[in-house]
Amino acid sequence: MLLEMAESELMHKNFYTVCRAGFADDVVFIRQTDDRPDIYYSDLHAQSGRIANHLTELGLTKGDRVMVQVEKSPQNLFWYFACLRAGLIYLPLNTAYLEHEIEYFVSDAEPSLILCDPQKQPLIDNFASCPVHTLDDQGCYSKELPTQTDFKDIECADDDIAAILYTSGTTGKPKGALITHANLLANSRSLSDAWQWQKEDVMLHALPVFHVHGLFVATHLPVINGSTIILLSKFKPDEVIRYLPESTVYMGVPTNYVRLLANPGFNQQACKNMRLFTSGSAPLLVQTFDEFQNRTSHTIVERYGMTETGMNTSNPIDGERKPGAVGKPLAGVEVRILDDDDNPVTDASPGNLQVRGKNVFKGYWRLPEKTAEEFTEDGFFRTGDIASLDQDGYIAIMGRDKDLIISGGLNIYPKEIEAVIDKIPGVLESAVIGLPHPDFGEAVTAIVVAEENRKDLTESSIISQLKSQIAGFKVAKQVHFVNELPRNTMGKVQKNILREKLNPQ
Ligand code: MCA
Ligand code: AMP
Repeated sequence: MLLEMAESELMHKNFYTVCRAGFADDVVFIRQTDDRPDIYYSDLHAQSGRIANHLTELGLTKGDRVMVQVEKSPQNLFWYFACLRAGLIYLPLNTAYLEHEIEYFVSDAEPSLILCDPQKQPLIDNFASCPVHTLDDQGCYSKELPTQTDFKDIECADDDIAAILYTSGTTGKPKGALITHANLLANSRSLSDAWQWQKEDVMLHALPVFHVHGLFVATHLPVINGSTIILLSKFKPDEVIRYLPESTVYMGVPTNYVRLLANPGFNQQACKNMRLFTSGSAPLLVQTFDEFQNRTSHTIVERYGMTETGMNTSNPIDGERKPGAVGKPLAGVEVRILDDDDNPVTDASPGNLQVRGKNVFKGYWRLPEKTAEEFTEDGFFRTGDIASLDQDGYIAIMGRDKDLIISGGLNIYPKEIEAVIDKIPGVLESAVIGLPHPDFGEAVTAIVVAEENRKDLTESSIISQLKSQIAGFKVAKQVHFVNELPRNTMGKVQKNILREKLNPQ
């Protein structure tokens, strides 16, 4: 029922306009965690209106990209919704990215405006050909905004692009996933339904807002329902525990739950008003699922998604929430599992997971061939995940058919790290793998072959070189030196052998 509405309701509207119809001005949009005053939905509307007017006055028009790399703040969200209202494409970047990473995104996306933290402006100015404005975490913007709050929202068609989110690629070059207004609407509605969202829900938001999880899932659900968000600037276990009693919903990556469980203050009392805990972005260990249940008497709802697809499956609110499974397809999402010859897998064996639905993105920015490769002829998207289906219709993610490491819910493509290590003088070659890690789930581990007698090349010298060039979360936690890398007859590095050697079971 809701999905049928979604189809007709987006007609000539953008995603924000649809949300606007569902929220009341006098409800708190963001409850701030210090002594700063509450922000109401009327403020969201007025402030995003001022920013949309500003962007339009600067000459930006529908389809232009606004690249945003700022710390999380309410103003950051005003900018996001302003872009949606003005028909501009919002392009958020992880604040951990360093110069060369940002330079790549700027050259690839060709934004018309960049919004960054004041400290990054001189650096970005060096290579950006568009204006670079700043916004600090206190909401202080480098320009004056117009006072005019009224703004006539730009009309959008279903496949107009709302956002570009970069996702890393097996080639080492991140690709921009084109997410449409209709994708946002379909996914928020199906999740809202599946998780039985109530207007009265209070979302405790501790995720970054530059990914699908924090920006779309954890922000859209409250906004489309007109509910309140308690906005934490960062994930800090003590702060989460402090605000849990005032909240009803919490969404996290598994590392968040591991860290909460390590804190003795995380107990039933703290969770007494909670209705829903969800987990995703990386596999939730059964051990964490069980420990959580024992400690809090709550059962985590694990769900599964991707940048390209938004959320695909979820364990149920009513019904069994199975540990180690990501649940059933959400309404409007078709899921199938195929073997390597593209035949349907008819038993519980693992196969290649494909998805189709209004949640699935439009394609990769300026990569029509790559886009075509990732879709089947009948419109299914190849997720690259290996999954199995049990007799009750629950899906479990068993592995990945892509050379990808997920560390603390962040994706890291080994190829990108290997390319940086291979350029270090004295390195002959390298291989990067993920090894189990108690906190991050997987830890980036580098295996390096160095030239003979390069005593200067040590674990710490490699790590410090990496730290100067790439975002901290991608830096290897460990470096091992070997005489040669194991290869198969085709010359391909056998990463499974390296994994077994370094992590014997
Ligand atoms: C930070 N560091 C990390 C990570 N994060 N290392 C490995 N993996 C990480 N994920 C390193 C930093 O470089 C730094 O290293 C040190 O840890 C402390 O940095 P800090 O910023 O203080 O880290 P933190 O606050 O402890 O952050 C850990 C975190 C964070 C809370 C787990 O990474 C996080 O919020 N992750 C969630 C990401 C997320 O939202 N993913 C959703 C993607 P040093 O000390 O050496 O400098 S969307 C998605 O995947 C799909 C669509 C889905 O299904 O949701
Ligand atoms: P991203 O490219 O950052 O959007 O990450 C998407 C990938 O994260 C998926 O393709 C999966 O490999 C992984 N992922 C997301 N949620 C889960 C989950 N609940 N269990 C296992 N893997 C997950």
